[in-house]
Amino acid sequence: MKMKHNIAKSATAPDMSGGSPAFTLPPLPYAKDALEPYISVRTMDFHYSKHHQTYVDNLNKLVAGTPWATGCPLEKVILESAGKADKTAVFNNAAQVWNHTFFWKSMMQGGGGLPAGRLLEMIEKSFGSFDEFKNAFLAAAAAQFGSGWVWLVQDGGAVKIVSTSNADTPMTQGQTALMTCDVWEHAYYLDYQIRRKDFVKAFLNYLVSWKFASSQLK
Ligand code: MN3
Repeated sequence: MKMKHNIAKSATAPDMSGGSPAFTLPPLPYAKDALEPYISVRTMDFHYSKHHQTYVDNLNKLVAGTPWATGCPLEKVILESAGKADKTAVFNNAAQVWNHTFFWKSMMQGGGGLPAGRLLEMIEKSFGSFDEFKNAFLAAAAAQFGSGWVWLVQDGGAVKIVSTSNADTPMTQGQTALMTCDVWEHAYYLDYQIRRKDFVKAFLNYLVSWKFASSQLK
């Protein structure tokens, strides 16, 4: 007797191999060696091409067949999945896609130095001085237990430093992110091993794009 080969069709997950994925990895705003020697090409190869890409790929698998797969802005996916116990994986991957894209924009070749005009005034008003802001940012990065992010955010008329764990992102608290530093170990381990503080010092002194941070002010 001949066996019939029936190929079961999935009820929920359409085959996406023929179509274009809902979300794609945004291009890096600079070459992979642009942030050397503070962030190596090797780190960028892993961090951007592997970690960031994997969050994009996972998100596409998770949203396949849902309304989130058809032209939905990433921010909407993040806000709609935040705090929902059955949507944790969607939130984690969507937020990590957004956080990393924002992190790359938060840096530039020849960054660091002082912010300009209004942002500098807001930092001085909120922290007392720019140096006090830097110390507070470094302290927040050192104090973050495990994986997470340190952010400068605008909250109403003030700016503040916020730490988030894992994939958490300030937009779920109604705060406007101005810039961020990734303090997951994969962000710095190849270049700095356990010296997270040295990585964050390099970020503040040589990499942070105050131009980008200012452009995010409301
Ligand atoms: Mn990362």
